[in-house]
Amino acid sequence: MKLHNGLSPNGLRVTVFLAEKGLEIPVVPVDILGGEPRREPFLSLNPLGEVPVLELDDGSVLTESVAICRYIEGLFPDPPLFGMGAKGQAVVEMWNRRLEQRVHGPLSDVARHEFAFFKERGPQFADFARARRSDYRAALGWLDREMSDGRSFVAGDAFSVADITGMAMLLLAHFVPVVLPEELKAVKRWESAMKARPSWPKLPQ
Ligand SMILES: N[C@@H](CCC(=O)N[C@@H](CS)C(=O)NCC(=O)O)C(=O)O
Repeated sequence: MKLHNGLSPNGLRVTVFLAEKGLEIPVVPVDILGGEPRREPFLSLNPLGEVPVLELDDGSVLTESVAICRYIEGLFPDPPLFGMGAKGQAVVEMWNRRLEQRVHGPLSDVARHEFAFFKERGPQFADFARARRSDYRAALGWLDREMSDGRSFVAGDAFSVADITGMAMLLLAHFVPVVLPEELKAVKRWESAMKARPSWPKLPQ
């Protein structure tokens, strides 16, 4: 199999997932800023025009970062990144969705409605971007209160795909850019720990 990917929040989810599993697979670099995903031949691979795309040996493709991660988890279960047992898996799923929908989602909307890069993706609304900035700040406050119980990772005591979704949010925050407020002690502690992991990508200066 090979991974079509470029440095981006959702691309990072698969890159980090593979690194945390200790796996290396061939990567076909995709020039996102150069618009490569929006034209052929990439569109034939994923008509949505987005990375990451996992191309399997039989020629079929998987898109959607979490679906790709689940496939890798199925093939290489150790270390488990989607939780263990019925409850453990449900807790990781719960936090992964919360991070994706409540924290990453608002910031992603800010980018979609503010970045010139997304103009051709559809109309942009400055008021909506402002509202989503406020949703993002509120979500970070909520996350900080939740994580103030002393846990090391988003879903509890073990690193999981929910932390990886959080890392995608941290990369997006780097691009927007927004800085996580110092007073969010638990979230800041978690941010430092995530950026210290060997799987955190080297970012162009
Ligand atoms: N739901 C998809 C979203 C993928 C996505 O939004 N990819 C972005 C990078 S974060 C992309 O490739 N954008 C290219 C473009 O808009 O031209 C996933 O999780 O895989």
